[in-house]
Amino acid sequence: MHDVVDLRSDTLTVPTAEMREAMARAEVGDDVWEEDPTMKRLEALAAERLGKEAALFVTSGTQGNLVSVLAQTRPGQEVVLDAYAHIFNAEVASAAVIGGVQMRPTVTERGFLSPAQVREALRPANIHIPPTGLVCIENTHNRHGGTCCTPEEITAVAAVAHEARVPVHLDGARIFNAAVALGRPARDFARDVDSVTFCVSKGLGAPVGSLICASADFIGRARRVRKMLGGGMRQAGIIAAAGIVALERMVDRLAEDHVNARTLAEGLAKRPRISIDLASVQTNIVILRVDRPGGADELVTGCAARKVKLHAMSPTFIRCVTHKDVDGDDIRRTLDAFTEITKGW
Ligand code: TLP
Repeated sequence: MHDVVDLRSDTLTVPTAEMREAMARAEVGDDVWEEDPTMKRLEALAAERLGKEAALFVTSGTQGNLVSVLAQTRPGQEVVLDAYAHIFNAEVASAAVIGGVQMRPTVTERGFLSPAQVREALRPANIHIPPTGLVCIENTHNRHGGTCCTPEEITAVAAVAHEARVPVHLDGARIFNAAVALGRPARDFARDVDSVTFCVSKGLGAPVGSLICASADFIGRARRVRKMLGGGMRQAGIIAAAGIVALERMVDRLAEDHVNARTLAEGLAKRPRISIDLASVQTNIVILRVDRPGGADELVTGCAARKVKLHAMSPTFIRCVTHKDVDGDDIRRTLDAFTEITKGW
């Protein structure tokens, strides 16, 4: 039980005592000179977990996706992705502004383009048409409610892209949630993609950072792009130390967050005027639809008064995210708050 229940995002997690101790003890050097031993350990561990040759620490998921797009596209190319992808909706149009690429959003059912949709979206060679430069996949898919796709689905999509010599990037901000939910090693999801980013600062609880994993050649280019964007860090081992604890100690417990999300979703779905697509609740995200004018606002305000923080994505939709700083008692408290607020709806 926590004083405040914060369901706004798993980015709100605070570092564990073990992370803070590891940070205090971390051996450091200048990472732009590639002399930080703790950073090297984190990058080697990340590459190993994702089954890639090398990895690069970046400041955020947004920077990881941007560096990955810049490292494998040219201005004037097009990026094929789901219409609700984080890259398209919530990264300040960075790839368009800085990379000069155009987005090709495609509407999908669960957040994942089928091989046929990718084939359809790939551009033919024609003087009028922007060439396709990259296909992006997001797993788990945030705006679709934490849905997962399987490694085999990724393989099938990557095969279509690669046949057309188009690389594939995986925004795996929450790839370990997908791995735990489907009971598959994270590396299976990364096997057929050219680059993958994942975050240690979300459900895994580290204070800062994400990692790009790819071939050694790709990571060499990405390191230059990161420097160009001002993302070269010096004694970064202090934050890398927390990332190591995140990868070694915080992955398996994500299953608890998934159980809590399911309990929350099933309970909320019984409240009046609230609907939830329970099939989409596969990991730690619950998106609820409120069918009452002003209802989402009423819930956010009413819950805040009861020390439960929620995020309204729009006037109709609220997103709840479970994480290590939310326990079973907190879920019960949230359900009670909803019961009180929706009485008489
Ligand atoms: N998502 C954040 C917000 O930006 C919405 C959140 O609270 O969920 N890819 C995916 C799939 C993400 O969900 C996020 C963050 C990112 C990339 C960007 O990561 P950061 O926030 O580290 O830049």
